[in-house]
Amino acid sequence: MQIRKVHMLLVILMAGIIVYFGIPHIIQTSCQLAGQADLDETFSVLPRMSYPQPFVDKPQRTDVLLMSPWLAPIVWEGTFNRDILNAQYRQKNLIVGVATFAVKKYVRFTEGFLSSANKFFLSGHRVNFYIFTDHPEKIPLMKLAPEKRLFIIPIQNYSRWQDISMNRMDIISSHIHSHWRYEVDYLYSMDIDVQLFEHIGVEIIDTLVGTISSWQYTKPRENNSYERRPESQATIPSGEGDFYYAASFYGGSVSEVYKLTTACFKGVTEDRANGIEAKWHEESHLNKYLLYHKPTRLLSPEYYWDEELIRPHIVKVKRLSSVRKDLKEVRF
Ligand code: UD2
Repeated sequence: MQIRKVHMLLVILMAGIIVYFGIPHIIQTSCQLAGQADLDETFSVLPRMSYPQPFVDKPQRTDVLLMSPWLAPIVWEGTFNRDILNAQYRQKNLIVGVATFAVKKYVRFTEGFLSSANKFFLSGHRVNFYIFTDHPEKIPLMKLAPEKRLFIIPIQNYSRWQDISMNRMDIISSHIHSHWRYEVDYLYSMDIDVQLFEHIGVEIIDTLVGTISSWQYTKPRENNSYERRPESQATIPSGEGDFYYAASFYGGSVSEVYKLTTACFKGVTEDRANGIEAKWHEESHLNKYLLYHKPTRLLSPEYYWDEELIRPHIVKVKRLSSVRKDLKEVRF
């Protein structure tokens, strides 16, 4: 009788252990398998495998510093975060347009720009490059990645380099109205005299995106090169200003870039009518616009580094940087 009681107790104890540890494990495993099967099924109907995988050429530094003036600084860390962003972005099947200008002698920068952007700009994602030029015959015919396309658009030139630079706002605004609103989802404007050295990925995709100038990211706002003359439409009153933004790289959704370029060119036109030209041309108007229409994403000077500058320790990577040029030679 005593032995039977002990046996019963042992059996109850064993049953308890099995119920406590075993069943949840069995349930969890079967749930995981079911979930995996669902995922496999979902992915099998997506054209996922037809895209080249980005970032395959070498391991990349994975933390990208994106500063937001309106929130705390954001640091994206780890490949997992990047992989999620890439996968989610790819599923939307979006097209990004890049507008750049190669007018007069600046056509010489096209090859370096295109070959490096083909490799490093939104690698593995759909990008249309649009090059506006007065020398279509001089644009090198290059083999691009299958998801990248090149459009060469003839334009007239202007005798003053300042007018070439400023009229970009008008040309971009007009082209959004006539073409890009039907062709692309996001649009970025880039100088042509730049090269990319590291990947620029989907972290730049947002509604309104500005890049902090590598010349002026440490200066107090009073020392930034804003247009201060009240006669100019680009004027920023003393005591105001967030950052100094580079006109070499900005962008966002097509509708936001349309608003930006239209407003900036309106400012340029009014200045012309009043016989004044803003200190840094359309860059001054861009700075005025972004002061009153805050960017939703802010790129650090990694995204436009000026080669004339010595790179300090805190700027660990130059993703995109200017090509050294003899201004007197290329502009005149
Ligand atoms: C700054 C800005 C630039 C523009 C300019 C206006 C940065 C890093 N760059 O650069 O975006 O606002 O100031 O003063 O903030 N271009 C031609 N042919 C020409 C001249 C210009 O195609 O003869 C185009 C070309 O795409 C070039 C761009 O205009 O990249 C800007 O000209 P820039 O690079 O000479 O201007 P820069 O270096 O003074």
